[in-house]
Amino acid sequence: MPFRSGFVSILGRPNAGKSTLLNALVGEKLAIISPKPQTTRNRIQGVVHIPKSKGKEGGQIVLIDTPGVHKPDSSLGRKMMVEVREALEGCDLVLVILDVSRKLDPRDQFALDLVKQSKATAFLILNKIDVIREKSRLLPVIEDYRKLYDFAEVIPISALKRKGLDDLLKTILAALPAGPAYFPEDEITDQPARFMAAEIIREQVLLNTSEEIPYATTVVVDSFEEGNRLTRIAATIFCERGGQKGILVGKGGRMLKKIGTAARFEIERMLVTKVFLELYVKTEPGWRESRGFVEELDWRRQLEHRMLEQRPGASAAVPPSREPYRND
Ligand SMILES: Nc1nc2c(ncn2[C@@H]2O[C@H](COP(=O)(O)OP(=O)(O)OP(=O)(O)O)[C@@H](O)[C@H]2O)c(=O)[nH]1
Ligand SMILES: [Mg+2]
Repeated sequence: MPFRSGFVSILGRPNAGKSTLLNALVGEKLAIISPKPQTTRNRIQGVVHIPKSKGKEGGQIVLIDTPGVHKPDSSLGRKMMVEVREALEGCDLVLVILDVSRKLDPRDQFALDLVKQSKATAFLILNKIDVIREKSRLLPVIEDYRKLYDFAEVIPISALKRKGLDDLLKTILAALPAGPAYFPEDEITDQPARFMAAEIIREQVLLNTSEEIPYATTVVVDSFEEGNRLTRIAATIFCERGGQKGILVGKGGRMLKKIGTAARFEIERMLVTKVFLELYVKTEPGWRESRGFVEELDWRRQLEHRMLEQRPGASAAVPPSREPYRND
């Protein structure tokens, strides 16, 4: 079998387990996870390197995790759906991931409509099979879905318990074309550490707060100075109202301290340096409705801005992701 490679988008409703699957397949935490829907807000690329073995050349699977498919009601939601559409553009395969512990409902149709429009080859991934006692209950679900789209494969998995993932990887690789390596072997994502740090802080906000706060907050890293031993990071948590700010700061600053300590610990693990983390909370009323503010949160755009600041007049395009790294 020749070296195979391609781009594989993970698509599904909020909370289906897309990010859990990305992390499990790549073997590193690239995307934050929470029990709350709409955790992921932008597409996240993760590379699975499949080594040569027994006469097979191996390959490279470039996975793209996406925000949960939903009907947007704000600029933020619309931007999330743009991210989903961009992930579907030109990908070789789509994994439509379904939470089997939930019944099919009209909202599932949105994800299927997107696949239909893209006309991509698609696998139906039945996730969370660990919560189903009688596996025969899966059969009617598979029937229902097969009526809605002509899936090339139907694969049951548990992303959380890492069940069925080897089979899944093999089946994905076999469905990809012969192609080049898009990334060097030691690279597993294109996300800058600076953005991942912001996401780790946001994950702590999601895990430690409730009601509207998880949806009304975003995190911006204001400065990121990486040293050999110490990384200095200053970041701002934006929320929409004074009351939310009060909760995020907490009595005597306790909540902010809790979020900061847990986030610092995780960022230290990621960077393998000590981290000095300064956190601020600011209110930005209605930021989710502001197209300009939402656009500025896009790290690809932030990167372009920084490139322009450093080299005014230079072409500021972030390199296209479909450039081969080397040709075999
Ligand atoms: N029991 C069980 N829970 C799972 C499984 N996979 C994911 N989960 C849980 O489902 C919840 C949502 O997981 P995520 O990976 O954040 O889901 P997502 O599809 O990325 O969600 P959004 O980013 O909001 O669209 C988390 O609480 C996960 O721990 C699984 O295989 N079994
Ligand atoms: Mg997610």
